[in-house]
Parts: sequence; C-alpha cells; structure tokens
Amino acid sequence: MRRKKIISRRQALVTGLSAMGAALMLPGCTKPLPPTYGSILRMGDNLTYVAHRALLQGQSLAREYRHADISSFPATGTTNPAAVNEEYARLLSNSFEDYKLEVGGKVSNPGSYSLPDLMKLMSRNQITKHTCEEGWTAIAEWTGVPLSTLLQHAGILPSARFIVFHSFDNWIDSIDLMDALHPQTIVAYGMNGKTLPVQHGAPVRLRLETQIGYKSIKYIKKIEASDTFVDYGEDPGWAWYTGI
Ligand SMILES: Nc1nc2c(c(=O)[nH]1)N[C@H]1C(S)=C(S)[C@@H](COP(=O)(O)O)O[C@H]1N2
Ligand SMILES: [Mo]
Repeated sequence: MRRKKIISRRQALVTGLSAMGAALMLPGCTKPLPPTYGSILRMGDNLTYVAHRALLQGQSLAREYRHADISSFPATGTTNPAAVNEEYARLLSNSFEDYKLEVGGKVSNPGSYSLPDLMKLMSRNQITKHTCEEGWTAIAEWTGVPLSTLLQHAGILPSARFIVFHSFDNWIDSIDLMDALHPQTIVAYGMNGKTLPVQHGAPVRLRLETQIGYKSIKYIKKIEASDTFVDYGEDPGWAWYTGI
C-alpha cells in the first residue's frame, strides 16, 4: 500500500512538472520524461530530468572558472584498467599510439579515430568543477573535441536518440541527445594543459558538465549512437539521470 502511495505522489509530481514543461518548451522539443520513467529504483531521475528539461532547455552552460581556481583532483573508481584489461595494457605500453576510438551505431560514416585524428577536429578548453557523488568537488581544465563535432563528423543519423559509451574497464553508460549535443560536452584528451593522465581516464574520457561525476565516463573505447534506450545500470543506487 505504501508503495502505491509513493508511486501516485511521484506521478502527481511528474504530471505537474510535465505540464510546466509543456508550457515552457517549444513544440518539437524532447519529451519531458526520462527513458527510465516507471522504474521505482530510478525515481530520482524523474524530478531532475523533468525539471532540467523544462527549466533549462538543455542549453544553460555550466560555470567556467579561471586558471587560478584549478585545484588538486582525486582519482576515483578505476585508476588503471591495465590491471584488468590486456588490450588497454598493450595500448598504454605504447603511449596510446595504436589507440583508435570507435564511433559507430546510427551514423552514416562509422569509423575509428586515433588521438591525432581527434586533435585535428575542433577543440574546446574548459575549466569546470567536477562533483562526485561521494561528496567531493575539484576543478580542472579539460581539452577535447566537442562530442557534437565528433558525431557530426561521423554523420549522426536522425534516428539516433541516445549516445552509448563503452570503456576499457567495462563500464557502459548512455546520455540523451540534449546532453550529447551540449556545447560543453567534450571527449577530453587533455587535462590541465597536459595529456590526460591514466588515473583520470587516458586516452580519452567524457566531460559531461551537466551531470554528476560518474556520468563522465573514463577510458572510452567506443561511442555508439543508438535509436533505443537500454538501461545498463546494474546498481540501482546509481541513477541514469543525475543533472546538477
Ligand atoms: N570508466 C570509468 N569511468 C568513470 C569511473 C570509473 O571507475 N570508470 N568513475 C566515475 C566517478 S564515480 C567519478 S567521480 C569520476 C572520477 O574521475 P577522476 O578519477 O578523474 O577523478 O569518473 C567517473 N567515470
Ligand atoms: Mo564519483
């Protein structure tokens, strides 16, 4: 019974916020419900997603800082996939000279990009604050190619709805197109003016400034445009949508 009550209260909240979203959003914008809607374990997604999509319309920029604000930066989660992944160990031993980022799925021009290939595309620098769910924050400068530029280069198809990331330490996660095409969403290969260190995700990691730290997936092996949402989350404590 208690469960039912929680559901109906959540539904009331979502309905109210969707109405607000509908009023604020232009016709043709993304549906104001997260793809995880309906999963009781991911209830947190509903409020943050609906509120963000309604109020921010996906275009507000995260604050950018000055060089003087750059802080020390802890490394968490996996800090060297070479311990569990032979392919990564081999690529690392050669300073990632043989690394190629695969970009595929719903794109007209699937391909793979070496680090020099990525560096030839447009690059963006940003000094931003990282917020980890464990309770710490840190500021660093990141350099990389905007994910939108990369997706455009690969010829993202109109049927694409989600961008899925696969990492060398076997993380799989996805973001929607609003976040993927956000101007500060970059595939980073540099940190604080240097090559991205191993503990921070070498050779390339995502910087997703609109969401909490664990969505900025490190050690990216493959990026895939998809027309369907797959909820890869195995641990229900980690919401799919964690906008900040
Ligand atoms: N592939 C992968 N990506 C990951 C993680 C990880 O363990 N593996 N940890 C996440 C978490 S919880 C955080 S806070 C940041 C940590 O980034 P940092 O190690 O550069 O501080 O990366 C995120 N991305
Ligand atoms: Mo984190």
